[in-house]
Amino acid sequence: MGANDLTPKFRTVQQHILDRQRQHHPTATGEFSWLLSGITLATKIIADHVRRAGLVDILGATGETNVQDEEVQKLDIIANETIAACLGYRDNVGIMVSEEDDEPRILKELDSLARYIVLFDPLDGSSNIDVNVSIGTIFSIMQRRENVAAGKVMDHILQPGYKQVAAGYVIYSSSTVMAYTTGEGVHMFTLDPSIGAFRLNRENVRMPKRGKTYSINEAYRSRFPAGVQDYLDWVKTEDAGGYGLRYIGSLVADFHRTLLKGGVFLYPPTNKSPKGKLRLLYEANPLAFIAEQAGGMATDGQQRILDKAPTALHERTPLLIGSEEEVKQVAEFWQP
Ligand code: AHM
Ligand code: MG
Repeated sequence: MGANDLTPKFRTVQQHILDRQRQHHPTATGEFSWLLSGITLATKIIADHVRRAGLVDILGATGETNVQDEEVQKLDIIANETIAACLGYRDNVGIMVSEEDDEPRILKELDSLARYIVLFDPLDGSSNIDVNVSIGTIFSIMQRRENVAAGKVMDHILQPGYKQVAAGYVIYSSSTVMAYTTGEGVHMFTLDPSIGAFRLNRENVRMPKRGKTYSINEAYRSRFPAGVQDYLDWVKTEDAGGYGLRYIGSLVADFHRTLLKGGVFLYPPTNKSPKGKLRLLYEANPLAFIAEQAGGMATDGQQRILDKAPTALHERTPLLIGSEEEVKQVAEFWQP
């Protein structure tokens, strides 16, 4: 057996990001990989908390509600503050936006080196925490705009999703998996707990063009637009060819399955919530970026998600995301 056979053959997420930068952006300074390492560090810490949640007193609600009027879980706060702390040390992060914070956190407004804005849902699907169901972290990275007057923070933040420079998610499940894109495909890593590093397991992930799964909270059926109800009737017929329904209620987990196996996920508007439930900036945008980079599609039923011009920090959007053919199929039923 030669030395070559004994050399460990794996790539960590940091190595992967640096390799890709060398290939595609040879003049890059490495500051972007430094930023992403802040996110991976935070998610490793969150994964550890999630795994031990039942052993220490961090399950359950804090008794407070957030800006979206949702019950805040203790782990929501831990995840939020962990990401804030890990990114706070990165000189190039100027602004942070979180689902859990009413307002953006301005870290270094006047420092021109701090050109990145990180937007995140620290713990998506947090109503599933107490029952040991998969949850996740979603993040989106933008750059500050040029020529914006001092103090106009929202002008930097409210940019359409196609301006994202990177996006990703981490799912805390039977294993902890991270997927990210910088616009050059989607790459997936599994956290190896024995060495505390995310190791590459799939490069250039492609979403199947079709799938046999639809994913929606069908309990709200009577509140959905008529076209969505028509789709829900059709999808159960013999003509449709045998779809199955899967709905975990954690967007990250429902999306992760859709990315790997194909299918479609829908969170349509309802007559009570005309913009649906999911948030544009840190839920729909990053997952839409990943879906498109993997060959899938994401719309709000009418418009491409990545083209939507946001007008508010915690803006909601309907979401139709998944395999190209499946999204088009739903869209045929769901006409404006
Ligand atoms: P959260 O970010 O507060 O956890 O809420 C978003 C979650 C998504 O993960 C999931 O797709 C959706 O809410 C489920 O909502 P519903 O219970 O209405 O089906
Ligand atoms: Mg969420």
